[in-house]
Amino acid sequence: MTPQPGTAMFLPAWNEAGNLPIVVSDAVTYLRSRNEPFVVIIVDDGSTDNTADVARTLEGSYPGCVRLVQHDSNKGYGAALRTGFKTCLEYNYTWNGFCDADGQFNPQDIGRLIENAVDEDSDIAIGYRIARADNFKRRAMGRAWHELSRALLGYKAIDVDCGFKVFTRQSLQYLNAHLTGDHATISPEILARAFRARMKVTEVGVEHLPRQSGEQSGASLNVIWASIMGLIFIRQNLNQTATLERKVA
Ligand SMILES: Nc1nc2c(ncn2[C@@H]2O[C@H](COP(=O)(O)OP(=O)(O)O)[C@@H](O)[C@H]2O)c(=O)[nH]1
Ligand SMILES: [Mg+2]
Repeated sequence: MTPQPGTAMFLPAWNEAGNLPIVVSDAVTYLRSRNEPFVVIIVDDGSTDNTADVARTLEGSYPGCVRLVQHDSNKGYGAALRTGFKTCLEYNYTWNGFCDADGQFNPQDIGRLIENAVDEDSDIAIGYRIARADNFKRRAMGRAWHELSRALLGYKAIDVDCGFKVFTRQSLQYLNAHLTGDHATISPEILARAFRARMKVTEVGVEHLPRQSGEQSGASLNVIWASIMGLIFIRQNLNQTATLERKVA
């Protein structure tokens, strides 16, 4: 079925009660201005603050435009993205994407990602943070993760972890059927699988802002360890798939 013009945009949120109202309002305002159908999906990843209450209030304030989906406990960034992707595919829209719910991005940049993807005839547009507004330690860890994951999975990108990406419906259907990564592993996995499938990926510079509320939690030791093990698993899985494909060919 041909997708209809429109956008499904989701916001992965773990303890983001303080950031959600402005992020959702900015996303709705921008998507309304495109004069096409849209939905903003909040993926509450088992938050322990009042993210769920805030999200329910937002659903009521923007009827038919905002939808809440929830994990009953915290499942991590990778699982939050996978739930978001699945939910986007329930709508039959041309563009599907996500933006972190922590207020570090300007939601209206989704328009620039979409326009660049259209101009370049790309399957995916990914953001890169022009000036990353995080402290030195977080930036250094991010760089190390980027280099390690690039060396192991062999994708090409400026900023693998940028929490702002859009996909055509067809490319998302493929990725949704293949992605398994948890935590931070999901971001390099998206790019590695897209490159293996010969999708065209466009990179677009986006604004990055300091967190105003809540805590940045992407760099805890447990998460780093699980993410590195995840990378190794994905590398093996990609190699096995390639071997099987060679045998079949
Ligand atoms: N760290 C983390 N973020 C999550 C999780 N589930 C969803 N998120 C959301 O993912 C986004 C990125 O998280 P953040 O802590 O700001 O990571 P960072 O900016 O990459 O260090 C935010 O919108 C979080 O609310 C989770 O289990 N852990
Ligand atoms: Mg952040």
